[in-house]
Formats: sequence, C-alpha cells, structure tokens
Amino acid sequence: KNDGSSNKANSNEATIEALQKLASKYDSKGDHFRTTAFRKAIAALRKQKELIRTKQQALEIPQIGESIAAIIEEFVAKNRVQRLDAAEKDTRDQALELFCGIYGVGCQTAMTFLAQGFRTLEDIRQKAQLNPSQRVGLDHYDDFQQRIPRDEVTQHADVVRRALKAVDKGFQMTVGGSYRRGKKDCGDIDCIITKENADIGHIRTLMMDTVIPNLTAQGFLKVALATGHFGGPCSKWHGASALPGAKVWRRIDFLFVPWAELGAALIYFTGNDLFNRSLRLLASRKRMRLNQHGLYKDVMRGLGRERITDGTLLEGHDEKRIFEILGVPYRPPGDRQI
Ligand code: DCP
Ligand code: MG
Ligand code: MN
Repeated sequence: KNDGSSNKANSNEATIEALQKLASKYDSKGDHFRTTAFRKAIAALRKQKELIRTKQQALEIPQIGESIAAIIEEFVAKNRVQRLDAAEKDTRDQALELFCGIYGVGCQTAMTFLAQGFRTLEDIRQKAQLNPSQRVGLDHYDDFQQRIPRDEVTQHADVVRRALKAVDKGFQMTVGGSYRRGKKDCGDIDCIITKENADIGHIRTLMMDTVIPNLTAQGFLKVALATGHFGGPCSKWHGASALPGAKVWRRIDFLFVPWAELGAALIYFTGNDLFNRSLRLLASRKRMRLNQHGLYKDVMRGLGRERITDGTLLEGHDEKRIFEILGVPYRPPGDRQI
C-alpha cells in the first residue's frame, strides 16, 4: 500500500540517487566517458515503472551496460555500492589532508571538521569555528603551503639578525630546521635565538618587549600566530613574515634558547624529527635522556620505561659534546636526514 498510487517517487529512486553520486564523482574527476554513461543510465532508469533488481533486468534496458547493471544489482541487494564507498573514503582522505594543511589545525580538529560534513576550504571558510590563528592559516593557506626558496630564508634571517643586534650585540641566531640541514627550500623559517650567558627570562623579555614589536613596526612581521612552552616558561613564538614589497607571507618560528641549552636546542630544532627520535632512543638505551634542554644521566625509569627522576645534566650547551657523550660520531646537519 505504501508504494501505491499516492507515491509519485520512482521505484528506482534510491538506485538513481546512488548512481547520481557516482556520476558526479566521475564528473568532478573529469571522466566524461563514465559521467555520460551514468547519466544515460539514470535517464533510462527513471522511465522504468518496476524496481530493477537484478543485473539481468538492468541489461534489458538498452542504455545500461554491464558495469552499471552490476552496480544496480549490488545496490539493491546490499543497499550500498562498494565503488561509491571507496570514492567517499577518497574524498574524506583528501579533505583530511587539506584541512591538516591549515596552520593551527591538527589531526583532531581536521577530523571534527570532517564529521561536521566539511569537505572543502570554502566549507571551512563559511561554516567552521576557527580561532584567530587558524583564520590566518586559512586566509594564507596557499602562502603557507608553498616551500620557501633557500635564498629567501636567508633574507628573512638577515632581517631578524639585524633587529636582534640593534637591540643587543650579545644576541646570536642560527637558522635551524630544514635550512640548517642544507635543503634548497624550506617549509618555514626556524630561528634559534640565544644570547651569550643569558637565561630564558632575559631573552624572552627582550624578544617579546622589544625585538618582536620592532620587527612588527617595520612591517616585517605580519601577525603572531602562537606562543608556546617546552615544559618550562614560554620559549617559542610562531608568526608570519614578509620581505619588503613581497605579497607572500612566510611562516616564521622564533625559539628562545638559554645559553646553557644551546647545543641541545640546536640538535632538537635541526632535526629532522626522525633523526631526533633515533637519537633520543639511543640516549634512553644508554640510560640517559636527551631533550631540547640537555642530555641527562641517571634517569630512573620504572618497569614501563616511564621516567621516575629527571637525572643530572651532562651537557646542554655544546652540540658536539652531546654527540660525544652519547658515544656517536658527530653528524653534520646535512647528514641528519632520515
Ligand atoms: N621537530 C621535532 N618533532 C616535531 C616537530 C619538530 O623533532 N614534532 C623538530 C625537528 C624539525 C625541527 O623541529 O626539523 C623544525 O620543525 P619544522 O616543522 O620546521 O620542520 P623542518 O624545518 O625540518 O621542515 P620544514 O622545511 O617543513 O620546515
Ligand atoms: Mg622548518
Ligand atoms: Mn618550524
């Protein structure tokens, strides 16, 4: 009685809907051949009064070929189409990757965006709840996705170095990350900033109160994105910078490093991340511990290798010395790519 005369919907409506999804999938991929095949099949199916249930029935319709007939049978039998599920998963994977590319959006947030039904950056722009940093990340998505030519990183670093020296001659800066590893282009500009004999509080105050405001006033720094901690007081600053006259914004990181921890910080912020992980593992096998602050010994661990005590500092300032104590030959930054 339900599908009686009052029900105007085609008996194949659900099947048609599934085929339409596939058609637009192929359409968006630029596959005109399949798009047309599906559209023709849909038009033909619309004219059928009875539910088309089997491949055999479908093949009796002239505009429907083997492959679509099989899909129709699959859909009616299982109420799903494997090919569509696969395509859907593809779309989700692509969206996830797209969203993770927004500065400030991690895997967790990207997943919630996905769950909210967002699939494109336009969806995010219009519907997503973004914090100010993420908003900048979205507005400058293309900027931040671009690799930065090595020469340009050098130029940004020169601007920062000048500003540092203008405030205090004792400042020292090393560009870390992929730049220090000798890459020809970089994802961002990692500035490792220290000052002779200075502690973190002193460096941070100079940076936050003077250097960063100066660089912002001169138009080099465009925006602050995030500040953060490394198990201690605030020691990093994320933002964006642009060379005079340049339209494109670059991601720039400042890491405030106490003089006593320079070597450990250089190792950590030079990377790459896999090299760091292997060095830390090596340290822990030798009952030591390596982090961005230093190399420690006599670290007590429980049965699950969880740390019970922090241990005593062996070395923090001297990068080469850290390798030496670990008992591994020094690796120049260019050889730290795993
Ligand atoms: N790092 C790490 N573990 C992380 C993130 C970073 O050990 N989860 C360390 C190693 C990296 C360094 O910090 O080399 C700098 O981080 P970046 O994200 O800037 O990475 P890279 O500079 O190596 O690469 P890119 O050119 O993409 O910036
Ligand atoms: Mg980097
Ligand atoms: Mn970085």
